[in-house]
Amino acid sequence: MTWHVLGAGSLGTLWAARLARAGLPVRLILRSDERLADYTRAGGLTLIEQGAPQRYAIAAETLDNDAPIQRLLLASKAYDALDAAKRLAPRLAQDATVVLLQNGLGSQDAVARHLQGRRCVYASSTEGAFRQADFQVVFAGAGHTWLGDPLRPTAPQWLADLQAAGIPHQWSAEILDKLWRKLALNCAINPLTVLHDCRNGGLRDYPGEVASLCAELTTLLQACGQAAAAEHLHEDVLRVIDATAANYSSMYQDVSQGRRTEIRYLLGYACAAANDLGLSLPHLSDVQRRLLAHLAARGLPLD
Ligand code: NAD
Ligand code: KPL
Repeated sequence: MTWHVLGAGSLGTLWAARLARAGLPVRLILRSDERLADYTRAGGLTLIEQGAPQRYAIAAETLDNDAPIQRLLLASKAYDALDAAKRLAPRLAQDATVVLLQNGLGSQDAVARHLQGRRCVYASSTEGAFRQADFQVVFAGAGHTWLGDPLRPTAPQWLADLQAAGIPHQWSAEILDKLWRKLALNCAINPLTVLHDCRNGGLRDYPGEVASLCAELTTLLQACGQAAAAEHLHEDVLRVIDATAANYSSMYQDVSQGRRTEIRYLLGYACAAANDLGLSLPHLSDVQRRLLAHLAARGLPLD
């Protein structure tokens, strides 16, 4: 069965190239005829692993194609996912599966609501990749991807494709735990790196702020029924700060390169959830206020 992959960005390319390399049928979905022409000129997707580039001449089409889709990997940023799903909904078979590869929370539920009936599998990934040029992606960090379906716990048969493609993965009946945990880690680290203009390791200079955020995030996770995701959060945040000390967080990179952030699906989602529950989390709210002011001062979107 063909894997349609929307988004020839970092993770979409990383998945498409590995699936194609395993001999599986893959088709990329690009935004426009212009992007398709650029892609054709590039001669395919290039994946650079350990400095070695390899080009994959994967078939591509635009959003306007009308052939039915049975399996879709939606690998856009969280703020683009719902629009993309709306565009592709008429092409999705009634029993289609859509894998949602977005960071944070909120976008997956919005897509699943819109695509009612189709199976929506949520994914949370710690793999790292970045675009070096158009249609050229560097595989920057080994990691793992958890997949799960909050409505149907049974693992799908197509996980065998990921196995064949060498994509490290695990089916998780508790995918929301994984997504909440990653969201909490991102909320404790990413905004502070932007506000203090530092690498992740620079947060060792602000132990009090990190500890206060972790305490509030732990309260929030517990109140949201995510007790497992709350366990030892502070220790894990300190471990990630050490393990990624030399890196700039994804939000730091977005802001420094003048790109829209996924704030609405990370800190914004956490603050909205706290608000809905009537929880007062002053440190988290204060970081959100400062971050929004920081984005506004740079003319970046606030959502
Ligand atoms: P990206 O910006 O590199 O790629 C997204 C691609 O989707 C872009 O090429 C964009 O043009 C395309 N797109 C968006 N809407 C489209 C549409 N309607 N039609 C066609 N194309 C469309 O993003 P990414 O880094 O691959 O990240 C995807 C998600 O994965 C994000 O939520 C991100 O936070 C998460 N994530 C990324 C990494 C990483 O290392 N890059 C790691 C973990 C998680
Ligand atoms: O996922 C991350 C990111 O930068 O988005 C880490 C490294 C965990 C920091 O929150």
